[in-house]
Amino acid sequence: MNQYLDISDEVQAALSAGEPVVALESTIISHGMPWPQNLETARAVEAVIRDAGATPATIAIIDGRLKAGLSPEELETLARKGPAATKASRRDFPRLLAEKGLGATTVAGTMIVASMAGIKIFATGGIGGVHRGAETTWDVSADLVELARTDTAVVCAGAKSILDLAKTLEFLETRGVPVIGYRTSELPAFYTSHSGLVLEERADSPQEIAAMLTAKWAAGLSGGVVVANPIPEQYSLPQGVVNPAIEQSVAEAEKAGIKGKQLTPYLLKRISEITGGESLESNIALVKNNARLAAEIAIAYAQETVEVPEF
Ligand code: PSU
Ligand code: MN
Repeated sequence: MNQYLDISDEVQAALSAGEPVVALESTIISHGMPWPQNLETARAVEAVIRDAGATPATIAIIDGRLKAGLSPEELETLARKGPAATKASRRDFPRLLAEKGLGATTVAGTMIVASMAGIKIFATGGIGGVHRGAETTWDVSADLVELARTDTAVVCAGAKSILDLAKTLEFLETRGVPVIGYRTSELPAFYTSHSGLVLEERADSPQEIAAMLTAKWAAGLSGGVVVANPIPEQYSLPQGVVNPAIEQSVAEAEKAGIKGKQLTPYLLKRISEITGGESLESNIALVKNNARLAAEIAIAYAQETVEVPEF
């Protein structure tokens, strides 16, 4: 096992028994939501996964250790630290490990640790992507590159239209990452189930997705998969509320010269402020919805991988 990796007893027991486990990221806790809703949501999402019959493994870097499964105290520490924790993707790991730092893992960072621990299914809110204006800034999330190389299925509500979603899909296509719409043929755009972008892959049951994951990895086709799960109708926000908030945030970020890893957290915070509590409520609802689906996929995947063929 990796000498920097600590798997919690609960997660290790589930993995050893071949039981379903779902990884959860921690940048959403530190940088994606304000205190105290971040801690409440992190706890609630773990509970959703347990209620569905799987084991949650929240992932972070604590005192330089790669953690798969956090104690309630560790979860609270991270939530209280908020943006004082380092937002951690692949390139941020070396210093955090060497200097025993505190890191909140992004989708990219979480995929790395989940994969080391042998966890294949991961739930979050939204993934990073190709930013608007990437043709001049080259701002492409490390999440997309990690999806191209690391064997983890990420269940999300698509991505926010703070990004250029069409370019994001093109990038994923180029890098061989399947994007599977769950009961939809349209890429969901986080707060709304509509982006106007067509998905070629659609699945209507967790078993169908589990079968594709099993086939992909058993065939030696490395890399991740995006499972795009639309926000439940009753929580989706009208485009008239979300779009102006996004436009305003993007314009403010540009004016303020916000770049690099600060850009996404800045946009998330501004959208939340501009829309008041409304977007936060939707955000929490869609993360729980994704956790439930991820647990169902993990259960189906665990059954796939232990099934002995009958003759
Ligand atoms: N998008 C959201 N909520 C989030 C993030 C993105 O709607 O919390 C976080 C995730 O951790 C994601 C990261 O992996 O931001 C992407 O950051 P960047 O765009 O800098 O790669
Ligand atoms: Mn970026």
